[in-house]
Amino acid sequence: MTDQAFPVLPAGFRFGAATAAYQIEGAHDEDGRGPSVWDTFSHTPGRTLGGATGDTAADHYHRYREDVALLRDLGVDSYRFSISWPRLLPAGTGTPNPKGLDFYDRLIDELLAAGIEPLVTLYHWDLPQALEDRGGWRVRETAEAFAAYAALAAERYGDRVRRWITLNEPYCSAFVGHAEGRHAPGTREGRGALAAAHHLLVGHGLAVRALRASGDHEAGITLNLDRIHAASDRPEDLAALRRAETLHNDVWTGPLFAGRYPEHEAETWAGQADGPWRLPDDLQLIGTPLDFVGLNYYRPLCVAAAPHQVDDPAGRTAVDIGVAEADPYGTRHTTMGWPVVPSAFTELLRDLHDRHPRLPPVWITENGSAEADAVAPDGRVHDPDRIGYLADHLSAVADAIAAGVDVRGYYVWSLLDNFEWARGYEQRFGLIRVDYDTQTRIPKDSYRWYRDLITAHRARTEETR
Ligand code: IFM
Repeated sequence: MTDQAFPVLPAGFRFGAATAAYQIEGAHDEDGRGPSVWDTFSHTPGRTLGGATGDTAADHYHRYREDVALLRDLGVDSYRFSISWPRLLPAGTGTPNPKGLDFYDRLIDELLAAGIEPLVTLYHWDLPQALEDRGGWRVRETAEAFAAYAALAAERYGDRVRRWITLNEPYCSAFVGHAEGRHAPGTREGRGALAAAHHLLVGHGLAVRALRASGDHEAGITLNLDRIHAASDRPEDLAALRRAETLHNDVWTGPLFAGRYPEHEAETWAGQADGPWRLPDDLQLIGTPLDFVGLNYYRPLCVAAAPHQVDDPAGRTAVDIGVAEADPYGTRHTTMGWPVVPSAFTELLRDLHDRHPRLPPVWITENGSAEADAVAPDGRVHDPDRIGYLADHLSAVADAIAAGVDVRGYYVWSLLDNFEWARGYEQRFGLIRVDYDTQTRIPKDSYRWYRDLITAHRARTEETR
């Protein structure tokens, strides 16, 4: 691919790659790490594809030096990874685990020595099981424990880490975990999921304050907001669109950026969202101004009105909002079954910018595709579909920037093939293939393409890392 074919991003734009602790680290019971909800969930028969667990994953805990060397050769400005809360605090609160603290010291030092900025996510879904046993995100104590954990991490690593993400995709923690039941803790609740959504946001607000109290930190949150289309202009489909936007987007953007709970929550949840878990000062806490917002984007959604699965609102899960998904896009799908629609990425960014005057600068903290990769006879992994996906989505980001959206950087999901949650190890998102039998790493063609894109960007903008 020639330089001309690369998407053109402005000077100062930063490139990175992302991972998450439970998806790559392994070493699930080593050096004092405590169990998380994902250990419990993945070890419960029938919960993950083929019974896959994160016990070993990509063995990053032992191979982090090799992985950082691959990041260095890739030429990224920044690496986004998450800290495992139960590795630092095996019981969620109380006495820290010295060996867990040491691991991230080593990782951060290795990154800095390679000239790579660490971007740390504090919570990428691995809640300490001990906290789940005491009510998990359904109770406010977990939000308070999260803030104490954030303070510990900031105290220990704050001399080397400047930018922090509190939560990754709280939508998944709250609703996929407590309403659909496809993720840990794997329950199908109504009010419990709504309480969890609220306490995640409270935990975020408390953690932002803890980070700021500990030093000159930049704090943000990563959301997987959706660009949602209605299947038709019929009033019932437009009402379904409003409910879906409430569930997927407004639950987060309302309190974070508009100082209010979602406008259409009463019609979405028949009054159940407004529960006793909301305290008078919470909106102010949650709305603490942020330095940036992280956005993860993969595919759009299209919705139509559908009957509720359960008649009684009190008996419904929080995702039973009378909506069915449609797929009118007529495009290629990744192996996740997701339609590839880059223009919806531009739409999402523009819409977010237009709707929220208080929106902080945006970082794309995840974007990428799972493809049917294979090792070719030449020993390489040729993944033109992933290259096409990344090129088109970076162009979509460039279009949004040209339209006035303040997007500062982009992280590919993911650096490595990894544990794709309930979908196990079949879905491969990595720029680098992982052979799970031998833990050999094979950089794919997309790795070389991304490296060349970063080099071309630097040459064009005359920037150095
Ligand atoms: O693997 C996940 C990641 O943990 C969160 N965002 C979406 C990715 C792909 O499903």
